[in-house]
Amino acid sequence: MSAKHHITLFDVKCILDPPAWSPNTWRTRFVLNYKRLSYHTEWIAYPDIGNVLSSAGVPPTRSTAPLYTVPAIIDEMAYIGAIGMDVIINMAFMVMPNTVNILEGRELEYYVVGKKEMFGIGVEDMFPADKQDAMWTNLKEGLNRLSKLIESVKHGNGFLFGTTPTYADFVLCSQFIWFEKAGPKGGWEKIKEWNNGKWAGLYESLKYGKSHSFREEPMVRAYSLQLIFMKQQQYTRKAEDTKTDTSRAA
Ligand SMILES: N[C@@H](CCC(=O)N[C@@H](CS)C(=O)NCC(=O)O)C(=O)O
Repeated sequence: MSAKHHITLFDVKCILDPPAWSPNTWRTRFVLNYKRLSYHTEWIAYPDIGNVLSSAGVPPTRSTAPLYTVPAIIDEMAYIGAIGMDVIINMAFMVMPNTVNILEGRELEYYVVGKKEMFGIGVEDMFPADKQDAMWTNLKEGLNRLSKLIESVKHGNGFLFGTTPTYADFVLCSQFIWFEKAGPKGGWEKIKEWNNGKWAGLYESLKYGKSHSFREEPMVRAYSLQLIFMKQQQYTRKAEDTKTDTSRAA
């Protein structure tokens, strides 16, 4: 099982092989190809366009029948933006003060000094006793929002936005592993109970699922936290611009 591409292009199928024939959809395909964006095409039978698009959370383009038309695209990056805003930001200052427990010597010193330089606040002040309840509440509310977003997209059992894992699943699960390994003691145990075990389910699916993607070795690709925050802001701005997690062309 491989992760889906970041962008899904919805197109209408026919009996040709390959089936791409619609001029409306070709415009979008040309743009995706020209920009060398990674996408996969979901082929829809003509009579099913409305059902498939509305189930996927795509808004209608017309006010009279047919309400839903292709092309439509879903950009997974909008989901990653939501994970950034609802989860990563809320977790960061809860995890960093505890990360000092898994570092020692010059690594610890480097980490503490580096974080102070990066965020302008010492790790010891990031998760103060008098703010901990509020910070837990923020995280819980963020995960509630993410849960609602996930539920708003109709999909089969398994992963966040589909029956196969996407990059968004890997991003979110990575945050949970971070919280479990480096975050407040017992913190992941708390999250596992929230939202009817949804997050625990995702973690287990990636750990034991057919994707075999959960291994203890560090990922080859590493982002600095700063880069993550910059990306978050970028995606949030993008999400705010579109005001929706779906967008369309034509
Ligand atoms: N993108 C234009 C039109 C696109 C369009 O007409 N697409 C056709 C396929 S080529 C379609 O989806 N038709 C749906 C239907 O007839 O049920 C719009 O949304 O107004």
